[in-house]
Amino acid sequence: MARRSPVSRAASPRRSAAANAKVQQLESSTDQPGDTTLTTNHGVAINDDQNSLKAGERGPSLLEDFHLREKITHFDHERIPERVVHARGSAAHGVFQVYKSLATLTKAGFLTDPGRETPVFVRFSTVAGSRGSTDLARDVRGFAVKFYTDEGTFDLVGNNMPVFFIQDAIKFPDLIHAVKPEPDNEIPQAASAHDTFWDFISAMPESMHMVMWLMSDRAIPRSFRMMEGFGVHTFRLVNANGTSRFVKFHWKPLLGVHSVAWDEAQKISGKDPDFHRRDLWEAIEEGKFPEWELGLQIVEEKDEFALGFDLLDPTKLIPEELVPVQRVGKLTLNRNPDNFFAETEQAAFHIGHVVPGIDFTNDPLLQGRLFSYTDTQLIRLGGPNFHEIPINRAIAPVHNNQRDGHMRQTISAGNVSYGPNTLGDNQPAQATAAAGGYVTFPEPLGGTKVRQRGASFFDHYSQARMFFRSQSAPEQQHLIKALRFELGKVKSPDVQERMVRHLAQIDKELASSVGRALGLTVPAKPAAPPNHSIPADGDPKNHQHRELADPTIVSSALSMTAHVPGPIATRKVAVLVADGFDAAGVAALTKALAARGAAAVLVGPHVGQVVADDNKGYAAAFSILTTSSVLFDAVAVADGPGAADWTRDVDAIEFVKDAYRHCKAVAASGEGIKLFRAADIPVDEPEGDRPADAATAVGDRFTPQVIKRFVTAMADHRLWAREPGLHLPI
Ligand code: HDD
Repeated sequence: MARRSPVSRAASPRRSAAANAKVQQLESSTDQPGDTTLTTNHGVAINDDQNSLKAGERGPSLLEDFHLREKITHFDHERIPERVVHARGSAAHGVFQVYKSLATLTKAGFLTDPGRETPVFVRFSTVAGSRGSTDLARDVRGFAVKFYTDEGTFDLVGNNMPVFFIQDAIKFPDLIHAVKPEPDNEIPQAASAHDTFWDFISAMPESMHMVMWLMSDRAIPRSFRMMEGFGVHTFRLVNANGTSRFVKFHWKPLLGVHSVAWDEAQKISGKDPDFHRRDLWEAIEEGKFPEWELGLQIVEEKDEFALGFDLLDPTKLIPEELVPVQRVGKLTLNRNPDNFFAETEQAAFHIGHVVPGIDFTNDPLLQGRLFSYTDTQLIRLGGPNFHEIPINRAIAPVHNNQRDGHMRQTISAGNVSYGPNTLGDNQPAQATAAAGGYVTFPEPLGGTKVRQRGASFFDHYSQARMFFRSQSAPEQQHLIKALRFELGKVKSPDVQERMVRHLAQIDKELASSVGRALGLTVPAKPAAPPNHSIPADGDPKNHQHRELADPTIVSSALSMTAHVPGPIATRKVAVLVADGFDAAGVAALTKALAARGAAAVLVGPHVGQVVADDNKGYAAAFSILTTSSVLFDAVAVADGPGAADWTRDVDAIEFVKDAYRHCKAVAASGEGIKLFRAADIPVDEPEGDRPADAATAVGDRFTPQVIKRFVTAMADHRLWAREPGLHLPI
């Protein structure tokens, strides 16, 4: 049966006219499944699709077979080049609505009319891996939002990290060449743990802040639905009076910001490389629509130089403690694409797609991006008409004198394709500013043509330090371990040493912890590394890096663990059930989870029906062989006579051991506790039968107390405090 998405494609009074228009625009291009006749691409009905046309039953195929030729030719041309970066991604449709008018800040209609629902298409991605790579690579995640507004399309092409590796787009090809698989052997796939990446990074002090983010748990998110998004650059908002203010865009997920453990990420990559893609798809299919709030940090024009760092420098963020994030509207993803290729793969985002009321700044990374995005679509989507592909079509009317080109869809009538013209009444006509014509903010400019950066771009360490020092102790340990892992895979000792020297400028303890794992000592007085961001014959005084921001500042907004407990809605709990399991206990647990929007998923010794102590069969969604605890948020083992068998099953032991090791909430009742003992999970303490830690809930039954303890621990996401003791029994 054909799959139906929970959101109907028929025009709905609950959707805005714009949202209906976008849905219908896509609908009109959709070949819906149903009772249809098989045809060629030219509409000729096909009588036999099983056999090619041959000269005799055992004879050669005939060139005349137009059906065979067309079918194979089309197949041969099905692939297009993957994106040069962000090749692996998945996307969904949704809507955006502003809470109240932001007219004092911007004239953008979708930000001033709280009654307007703006259709959106959002694509999440990894950066370095190719299309078929794993979702759980340690990497930056793309967070690209296409707003189909009534005044034209606005693309906010951001990431899940608020800063970037480089300050100037001229270094982007170098960065990407360094991080992608090495060119001689195409190794490693979707990983930064190799020499060329760290060679480049160690020569680019400006990348240190981003490296802190990349080595933090932010690079291994639990779900796309639990990631923040950032526009990264400083943009401008311009209101109807022409007043401009600086703005940083944020997306704040309503489910909180969460990550997995690195060991877990590596295991997920094997068990389910589509983990994030599947999670997004299933949440939307189940009607658990992911939501984010749009956040704005506004800086008045007069305060451009008041923050202690340069707003045009994309390696800097504005600490939320300095400029709070105002939450101004909500993004909801509510419909999966019908066709991955037609929508997700062909979506063309462009940082240069802005609407009246939103403008650029002179951030040199932003400026270079403005060139790159159309240019890349020309090769990837095959020509200048990619804006006519349904997913890329604006809902605002499009009229201009652009014509022709590969795959042109629009049939432009008439003999006039130029302006000004008199033969066509000078149409299409320019729009006045009052009628919504885009007017660039008249920023005064002046200066000499130079290949240089301002001295205000030469502080490379203070925000890296702020990030590191703002992390909780477990987060710092994860970051240190990530660097030990990545740099431990680097073969060049020179590169490793250069990196340790950089780390020493960020934090001495960080440098010595990483250095120890590499067998390196940290120089007592680390020399300032060369800054290759200035020209070879540049002024040597520019080599001195500058400390502009307050070195003592700590921003709790940068820590993920500072923001728990949070909701457990949409979380998945594996409940291990064997023959004769405690049906009432499992029902109580399931009910408690459901009350908070979380789901219990039965995992049995086999798939299909598992008979409980009430003699009823319950369907196990997975067997212990077809799933793994790394694919769940928490694990519970049910009481019952069959539970004893788990203790002899290495897969079951591994299942709970991993859940414990990854600091998840774990619960067991009655006989199920034996599996914990078999897996060396501490359940007894000297004082009696008090559970070993706050996220281990055990009891004879799934009593309200056991369930409460379990659910409370889930709300903390992970009990990272468990980690220091993990070297003992696990
Ligand atoms: Fe980029 C894709 C985000 C710097 C050139 N970029 C791309 C995507 C995202 C970003 C989310 C995927 C869009 C999608 O889902 O289709 N890129 C960023 C951010 C950056 C950034 C947040 C820094 C703040 N990018 C950047 C620079 C350049 C590019 C400096 C080049 C000068 N980016 C591209 C590209 C891509 C792209 C080559 C590849 C596929 C595409 O554009 O459509 O043009």
